[in-house]
Amino acid sequence: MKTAFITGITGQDGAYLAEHLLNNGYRVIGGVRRSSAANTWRIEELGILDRVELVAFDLLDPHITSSIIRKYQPDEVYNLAAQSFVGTSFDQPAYTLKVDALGVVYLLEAIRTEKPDARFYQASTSEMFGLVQAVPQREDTPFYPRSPYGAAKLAAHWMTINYRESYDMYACSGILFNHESPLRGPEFVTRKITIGLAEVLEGREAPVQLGNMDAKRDWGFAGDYIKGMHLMLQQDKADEYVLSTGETYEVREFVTRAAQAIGFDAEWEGSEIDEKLRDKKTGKVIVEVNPEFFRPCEVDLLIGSPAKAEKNLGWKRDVSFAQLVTMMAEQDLERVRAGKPLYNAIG
Ligand code: NAP
Ligand code: G4F
Repeated sequence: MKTAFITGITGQDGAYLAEHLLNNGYRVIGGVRRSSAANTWRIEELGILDRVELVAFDLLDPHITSSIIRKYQPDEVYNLAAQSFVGTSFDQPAYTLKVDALGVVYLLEAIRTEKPDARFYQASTSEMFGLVQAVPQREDTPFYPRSPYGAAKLAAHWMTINYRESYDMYACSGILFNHESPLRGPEFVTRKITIGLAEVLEGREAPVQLGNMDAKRDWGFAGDYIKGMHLMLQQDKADEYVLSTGETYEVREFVTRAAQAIGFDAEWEGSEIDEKLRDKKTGKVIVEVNPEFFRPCEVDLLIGSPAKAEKNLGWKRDVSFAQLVTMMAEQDLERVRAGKPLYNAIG
């Protein structure tokens, strides 16, 4: 039985990855930050809370990181923990840099000293491409991060490569484009849209307020992407891989499709900060722009080429953009109708 240590097991990807590894016969150790409120709702929703071993962990504490690697001697380490919200990284740049870059160095050092043959996965990101230098973006496209988050992740990306080259460690980086699911954090735009529209349909007065709807993203399903992470650690040699769909859509398109999926018949009107989506049946505005959600610096376009992962790993995503939007919109409508908690967030 292989042992995997997952940091960020309480997050979207950590929960799906834990489920996937358990289904593949792994012992799963999950690092969890102490919190005054329960943060295990995702692994509870997947029904795996009693099948994973949760240990107290914080990426900013090198002592606990080393002692976990020493004690559990994991065969595979997946570093999914991060301050992962780009918007917050502008408000908390120093904290984001510490967690997303320095925290990764603590983990790499712990592996180097305590279990150097452990295989390591670093959650790198398409945010590193930022102001894109080529279309589509590939593993060899030059980076140009446009947020403290992107810059911090780029430092961690190069540290991962440096540990591989310096110490012959099996250290991989997955350059993952946006991936979403019904377990996505509510501050990210897709989930903010699907929760907000469901609430408006069920009687909420206030429209969904969004920032830049011109931004284009390459959106896939998280359940597909975690399989790629696992595959990256099963190869003969460590490498970098882009995981993406090869398609890109505006935020506005996600809104339009999510509204349709739950039965709105709505039309866009106005432009720029006066742009609105109005429900034709009731005449109510259901989406509007609030400049508060504009970012100081934006990533306008992301579209990745998954060719290398498809060729070398045999990875392929199963869920289309249309299926993803419908899945998220329908599940959030069900949650709202059932009165289930939706976990408030800033963003
Ligand atoms: P997420 O839902 O925001 O989860 C982040 C996880 O990190 C949570 O479990 C969180 O714990 C934990 N965490 C945050 N700070 C920590 C710290 N100081 N010590 C220990 N744990 C900490 O993110 P996700 O969407 O699953 O993404 C997983 C990883 O992939 C992240 O590194 C993200 O940056 C990266 N990534 C994501 C995407 C995407 O589209 N989803 C794309 C590319 C890369 P709490 O539950 O306590 O907050
Ligand atoms: O959903 P987002 O917050 O995701 P973003 O910034 O692309 O970052 C996500 O994907 C990265 C991979 O590329 C990950 F590394 C990262 O951890 C995270 O998972 O925003 C998507 C787009 C942005 O252009 C943003 O400006 O949507 C735009 N947007 C427009 N209105 C909004 C809003 N984003 C949010 N969160 N909230 C809005 O109201």
